[in-house]
Formats: sequence, C-alpha cells, structure tokens
Amino acid sequence: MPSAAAGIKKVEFIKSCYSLKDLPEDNLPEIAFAGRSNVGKSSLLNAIMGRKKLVKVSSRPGFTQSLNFFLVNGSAYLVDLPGYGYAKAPRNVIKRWQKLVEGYLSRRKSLKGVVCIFDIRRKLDDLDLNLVEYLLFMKLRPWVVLNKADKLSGSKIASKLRETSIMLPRDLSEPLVVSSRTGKGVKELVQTVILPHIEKS
Ligand SMILES: Nc1nc2c(ncn2[C@@H]2O[C@H](COP(=O)(O)OP(=O)(O)O)[C@@H](O)[C@H]2O)c(=O)[nH]1
Ligand SMILES: [Mg+2]
Repeated sequence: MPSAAAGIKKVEFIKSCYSLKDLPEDNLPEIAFAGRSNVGKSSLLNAIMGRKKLVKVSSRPGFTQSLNFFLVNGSAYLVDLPGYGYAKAPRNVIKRWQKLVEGYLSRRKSLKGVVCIFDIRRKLDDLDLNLVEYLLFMKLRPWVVLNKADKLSGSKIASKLRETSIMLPRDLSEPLVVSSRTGKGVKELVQTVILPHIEKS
C-alpha cells in the first residue's frame, strides 16, 4: 500500500498510551479504530495512511495494550485501540483492556466516532455486538467495516454483508466492505467516514 488515500496528506505517529493519564490533550477531532485482535486493524490504518510500517502489524496478537495516536493532516487524530477477544489473554490482561478502552471511550470529548472492524468471513459474536452496543449506549457513533474481503468471492461477500447487517442495530449505516491487503473500499472509507468527520466544521 504505497500511497495514502486521497485527502490524507500528512501522517505522524504521536505516541502510544498505556494508561489514561498519557492521553494527548483532546483538542482535535478524533476517530478510533476498534476490533478483535488480528482482524486487521493495524493493516487497515496503514492502508489509510499509506505507510506500510507506520502501525506495527503484530505477530503476537493480544499483547499490545496501548492506544496509538496518529496525527493526520496536522489537524486530527486516528487512534488504534488495543484489540479484544484474544483467546489466550489472561484475565488480568482482559481487565486492563476493559479499563483502558472503556475509560477512553467514555471520557474522550473529541471522539467523533469509532470504526468497528470485523472479519467479513466470521459471524459477529457477543464481543463484536457488545462493542457496537456499548458505543451506541455511550452516544458514540459506530461505523462498521468488514475487512479481509479479498478472502471471499463476490457472491459470498454479498451474502456475508447481508448476514452481518441483519445482526446489527437497525439505525446503523450499511457496513463498508474493505480489504486492507488489496486496498478495496479504503478510498470510500476515507471519503465517506474519515474526512467528513475530521475536517474543521
Ligand atoms: N487476507 C487479508 N489479510 C489481512 C488483511 N488485513 C490484515 N490481514 C492480516 O491479518 C493479520 C493481522 O493483521 P493486523 O493488522 O496486525 O491486525 P490487528 O491485530 O487487528 O491490528 C496479519 O497477518 C495481516 O497481514 C486483509 O484485508 N486481507
Ligand atoms: Mg494491531
């Protein structure tokens, strides 16, 4: 993924936050990216920002418990949240995750919404649905993105999209189908979700 999506002109890594005390001041519009560990969150951020290694694609899923802040166009943050649902994560790691992510989601005033990334091949489970419902409960906007579309044929994509839409709360907009590997759907995600919510209003 050599170049950033149109409209993403400049990207800088700002910091990784391991505790809520470390968060940068919330004085800029911000969009967070959430999803199960290994769903391709970091890869999708890299595809959006056009930098293969800006966000570390981990070989040890479930162990990165930090919120990673990226400054886009000098005027907004994209935030890589730690992934959930790693089967081998010990209880204390899960507890820490909850405290960090829920603490962040519940107090971040500048947060415009959360891109919820799911694997298009998998049926949504309780953890995925809990995320979407928690966001709605907190009056935050979820944008659902189905990643790894390169793994399925066109007709299978359509049926998976239907299956997922049915499970989601009604008032959400249609999930976007993407592949961080091929770049499919990334431009639409940037144009319809990211840019409109991070540009100055
Ligand atoms: N086939 C395919 N693999 C992907 C895609 N996005 C990510 N991956 C792979 O999925 C694994 C996890 O990706 P990563 O970005 O680290 O996931 P994260 O844990 O959600 O940040 C890596 O092996 C990626 O190469 C995609 O769109 N298609
Ligand atoms: Mg990651």
